Amino acid sequence: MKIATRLLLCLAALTGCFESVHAAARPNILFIAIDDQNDWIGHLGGHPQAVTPNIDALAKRGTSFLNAHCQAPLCNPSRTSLMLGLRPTTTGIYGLAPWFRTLPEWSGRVALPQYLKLHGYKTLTTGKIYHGGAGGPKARAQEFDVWGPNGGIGAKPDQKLIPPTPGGNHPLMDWGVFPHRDEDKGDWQITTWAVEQLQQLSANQPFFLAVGYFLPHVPCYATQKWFDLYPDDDSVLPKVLADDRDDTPRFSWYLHWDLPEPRLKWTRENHQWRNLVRSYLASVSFTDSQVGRLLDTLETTGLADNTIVVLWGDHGWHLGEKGITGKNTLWDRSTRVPLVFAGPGVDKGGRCTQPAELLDIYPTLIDLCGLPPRKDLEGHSLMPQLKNDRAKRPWPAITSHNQGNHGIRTERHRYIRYADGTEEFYDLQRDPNEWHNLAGDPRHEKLIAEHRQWLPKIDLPPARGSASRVLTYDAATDQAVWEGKTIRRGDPIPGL
Ligand SMILES: [Ca+2]
Ligand SMILES: [Ca+2]
Repeated sequence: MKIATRLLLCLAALTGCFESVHAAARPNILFIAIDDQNDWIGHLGGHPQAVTPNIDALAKRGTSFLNAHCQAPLCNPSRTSLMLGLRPTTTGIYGLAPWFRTLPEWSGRVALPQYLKLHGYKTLTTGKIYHGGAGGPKARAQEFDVWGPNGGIGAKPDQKLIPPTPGGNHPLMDWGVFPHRDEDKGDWQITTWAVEQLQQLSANQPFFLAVGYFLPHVPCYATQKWFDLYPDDDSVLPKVLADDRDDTPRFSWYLHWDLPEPRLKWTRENHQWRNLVRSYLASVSFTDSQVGRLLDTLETTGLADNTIVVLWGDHGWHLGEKGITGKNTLWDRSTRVPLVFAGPGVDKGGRCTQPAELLDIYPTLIDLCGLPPRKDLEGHSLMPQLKNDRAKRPWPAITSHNQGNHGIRTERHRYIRYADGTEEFYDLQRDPNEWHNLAGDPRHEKLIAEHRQWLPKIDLPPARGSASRVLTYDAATDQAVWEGKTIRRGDPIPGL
């Protein structure tokens, strides 16, 4: 072997050695996702009765973003955006399909766990982090080193608990008290697996452990003890305004035109509104208890001091507000999510009201772990707010649902623009429920114009292979197409 080659090999070995010394000193990351978790979390105040002592305790020992929003109000596009560090309008991924690796432009994109792995992290996952199977058992090995159980619903009744729901009686549209063991739920099982990993992980290599909870995604089954946390009367119902949709554009309906999620009208007629609300709340509290099992393990294993915890929800959920249940909207109930950071480098007790995006998680973790920054991420590090919760941010939080439909959330206001040019504008300080659309009010013209400037400059049509919850609009013919079916201006709104 030539001397030069030997030297190079020695250098490579040394660099590798330095890298692992560096890596060993880096903080671990516990990454907790909660599916369809809106702002019904104790300290977020989205629902005054929500019981979430564990998430609230995490917020106390870290910094919570009170004005954090998803980039898409749906699983696949929200998670794709967060994990790639790109807006849905940049990838064209708006629907439940495609899996982004099927697109040549993103097949080689270094996602968050891969970037951490490149810098010495062991990456593990369980439950729902990516939507779908991440390309199947063989392909998914490139996303994470270790795959735990998938989780999901777990124990479920033989038959649906509620009457047949409109639009085909979808099996996921179900909820209620169902006697079973908590240990038989998918979310319990993924927690058990994650707890075992935490107990076994070596101190010589930092880890990125991603735990993705399924609940409070429907079907919301829980045992009586979780329901008992909430009164069985109408005090649990969220506030709704009877004619709330009278001042929202017709196009707002196109974003959730025809869905398995029933409208408020159906839940009322079938005496299911209170049952749904209590089932969702019971599921939120159950999931919180599982988060508690993870956080307790961090303490008992001594990992807490060197582990960054980040907890987030992929998007919100309506439970009657604006006449609907479900997601697929650009209002706070569908876009506002919990986002909490705790651990080394994070201020204790921070409460930040500046707008934040799930897109900010990727660059923030890079900052917190001292990794080389990336210039190709569309979010912005939240590091200044993790040090000082009053630090200003110049950017709003932007949510998009299909090409041309965007919500711009600043500290006080929300602006919405739909693909046909119709608009909404709300003053959340005076109108926290977004009941009174001020878009036509000349007194707000200047503010609205300022918000308009933030509409995404890149706004791609749906990517190849897009399906499920995909809406397109042709301005020339004023024609909207929802999941392949044309919507005409005169068509009655389904389910009303
Ligand atoms: Ca979701
Ligand atoms: Ca209204």
